[in-house]
Amino acid sequence: MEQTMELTTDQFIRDFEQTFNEQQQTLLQNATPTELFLALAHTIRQYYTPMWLERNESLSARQEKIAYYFSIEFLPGRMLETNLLNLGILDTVKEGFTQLGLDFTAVKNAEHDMALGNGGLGRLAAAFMDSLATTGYAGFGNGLRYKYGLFKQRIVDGYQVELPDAWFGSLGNVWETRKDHDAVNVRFFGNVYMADAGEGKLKPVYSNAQVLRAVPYDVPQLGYKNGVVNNLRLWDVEIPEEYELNYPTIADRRRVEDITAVLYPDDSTEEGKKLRLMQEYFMTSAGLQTIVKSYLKMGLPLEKIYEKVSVHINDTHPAVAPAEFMRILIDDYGMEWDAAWNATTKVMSYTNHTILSEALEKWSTGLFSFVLPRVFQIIVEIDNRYMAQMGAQGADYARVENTRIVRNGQVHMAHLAIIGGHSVNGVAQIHTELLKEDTLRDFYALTPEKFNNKTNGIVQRRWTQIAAPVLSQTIDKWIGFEWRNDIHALRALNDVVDNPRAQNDFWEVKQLAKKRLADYIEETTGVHVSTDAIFDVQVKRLHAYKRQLLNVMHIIKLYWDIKDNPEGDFTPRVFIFGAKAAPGYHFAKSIIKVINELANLINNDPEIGDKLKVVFLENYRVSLAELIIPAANVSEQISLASKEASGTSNMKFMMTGAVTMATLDGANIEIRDEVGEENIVIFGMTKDEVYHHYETHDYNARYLYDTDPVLHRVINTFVDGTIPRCQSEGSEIFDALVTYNDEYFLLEDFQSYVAAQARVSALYRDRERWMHMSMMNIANSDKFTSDDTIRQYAEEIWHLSLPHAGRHR
Ligand code: 26Q
Repeated sequence: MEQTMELTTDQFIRDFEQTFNEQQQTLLQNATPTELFLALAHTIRQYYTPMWLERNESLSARQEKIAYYFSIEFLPGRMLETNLLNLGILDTVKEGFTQLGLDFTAVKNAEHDMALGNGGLGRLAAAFMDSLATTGYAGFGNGLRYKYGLFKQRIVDGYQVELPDAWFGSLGNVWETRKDHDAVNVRFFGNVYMADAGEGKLKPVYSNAQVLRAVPYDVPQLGYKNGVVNNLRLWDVEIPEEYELNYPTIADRRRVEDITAVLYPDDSTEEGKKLRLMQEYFMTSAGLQTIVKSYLKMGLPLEKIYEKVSVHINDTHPAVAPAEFMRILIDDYGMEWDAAWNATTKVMSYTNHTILSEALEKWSTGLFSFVLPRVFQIIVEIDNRYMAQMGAQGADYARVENTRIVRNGQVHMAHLAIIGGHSVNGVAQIHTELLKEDTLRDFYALTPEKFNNKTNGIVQRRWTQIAAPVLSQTIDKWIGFEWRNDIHALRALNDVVDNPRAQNDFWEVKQLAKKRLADYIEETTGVHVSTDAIFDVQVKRLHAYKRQLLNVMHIIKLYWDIKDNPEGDFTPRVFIFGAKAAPGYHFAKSIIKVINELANLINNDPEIGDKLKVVFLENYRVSLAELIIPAANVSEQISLASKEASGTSNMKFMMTGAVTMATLDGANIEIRDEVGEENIVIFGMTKDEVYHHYETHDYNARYLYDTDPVLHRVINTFVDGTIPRCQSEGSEIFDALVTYNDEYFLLEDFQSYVAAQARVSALYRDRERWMHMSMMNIANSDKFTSDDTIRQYAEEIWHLSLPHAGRHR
């Protein structure tokens, strides 16, 4: 149901000028973009605040069931345009700015990305917040208000340098509201023993515990043109007044503030690990405590809390939730174990985002019981009862042993999330299948009914209407406006993919986006790139399994092709990279250095000229993705089959008309199913072939290196001095590929990748064929809207009903 704010341009100008004058006390003409941004954001706050209040009143008056999405990461990026778009006033505001003689783009760029996430997992959480509000479901977020988000990346001499990201700086976050009255206490450390509480009950008695105050900051999540405002609650830590004497020095206070200071502090040291566990428990405990409190306000029985509350565990980071929920129900509210367990398992559900077993969190029992002594007792009890119950059911002993929570001195968080909940899902079809047959196979054998798939999605509005406004207008021109409200209407584009005039329009749109990116590249790197070249893009976190190195190897092959035959016929390409490496991930940083030095070599070789350019754009983030993705001709999704759970940038590229160069991994497979085999370029091993190597141990990288002359030359290029200033990085790469037998099978996939890239070049030269492919991608991308993904979560996992969207009377 469409519902937009009624706002004329004149009214907006009056509101904006008034807010500006109250706030800034200067002339509009003298204001900096930041001052204008603040005034604009405050104007918008005034618009949505009544909706926010009404939404909360309506949900509690109707006693609606609410799903709470617990995530240690939320990565919304900038909020200004999304908020304007969703209020239905983006065009009005742009028009108002034009009339005032102000530069809207400069103002929107003054907003700092809200980067409380690393990559896919955090961005997905933010997408789900938007889609929950847009579909109208009551779904609230619960996370941490880090003072420093993901580090800012600078490239110095080709190396990654990390700088702190003080995202809300001294200005504060304009969108948030501190909710002092919802603050709760969270307890860490100390000793706990069970004392007689009468009536045959026990209650825990704590000594020497550290008590901290959790204070929520609420960030509104606006639905698209429906008047709905949901809530993203981010917790900050404070020292409770009654304990202030325990923290006499500034250093004492800093240690407390550390809990919400930074996203994913280094966990390679004991200290770092402890801090991370404290972060996880802090947000989980605070969130669950307030959820129980607000449920009880409705006057309903606590045993039935699952009828009104769902808690979703996004990856293992909040996986302490089932144990903490048990603690609250039993210790704080006196519930019996069985009733509490029944409620807990019905409330909790869990999403897995990786099959890499090293990424499944485990804590040593020593550390865990030291930081969270009472929760540890409860986990041991859950584990014992699980063993007893499975034993009584006659379950296979080895399987039960493999799935228990406390094992070999470690607490397995994924196991707690699965045993303590009713649903486990993967994030793409192939990923869910792999969970069932490999990573979580024993759980699947014991409780198959818990497993389900929810293929990821993206907020199509951000990647089309906001990031690609000209593309959006062109879609309007050819199929009308309906797709803006119902993405499935995009399918009408299928009728014009072979229309020469439409093809021409969409070609021009891409050229404009490429020009916009080319200007940015020239400005930030000094490298001139031609928009006649294929823009070939790989942007994502730097990880060995994502195989940026395979892309690099192909570039080296092209470099030698041109050097060997400078007059040859060559389809020009610009290779664009964006990638942050984890600060402690040495090998990933070496790859960044090599990409930058290879770029220097190629970009400054006159013989290469415009045939080949390589660009590494620093500080890849959501707002930069909005500039890069619409400008791509080719989307590199080349992870080793089985390793990328889903990927989500692949969907964004598809929706804006790039052709995917893909392995059969993650959601690439489902993209192929939507666009058809002939409109995607597939290469490489299948997951079964990969698993065959694992089973037979028959992979021999050195043999491939020795016998394939092209491969030989490409790999030697890392160590023979061709690429200057990266001797040690080059030999690390050589060793990983040859000496240590190439863990991610780059050598085996190299030939088929090179052949696939040659197909891309040929296809691009046939403009009709290329535009058919490109437009088929746009026309068939509707499956990947996160609005539909979230509907599936809401219906199939959380069992939500759809509250009356928008204002109630
Ligand atoms: C774990 C323990 C200790 C420290 C850090 C971590 C950690 C940090 C980040 C574990 C996982 C992550 C992030 C994972 C992630 O982003 N996964 C991606 O999730 C996307 C959304 O489902 C998928 O599309 C991607 O395929 C997947 O890689």
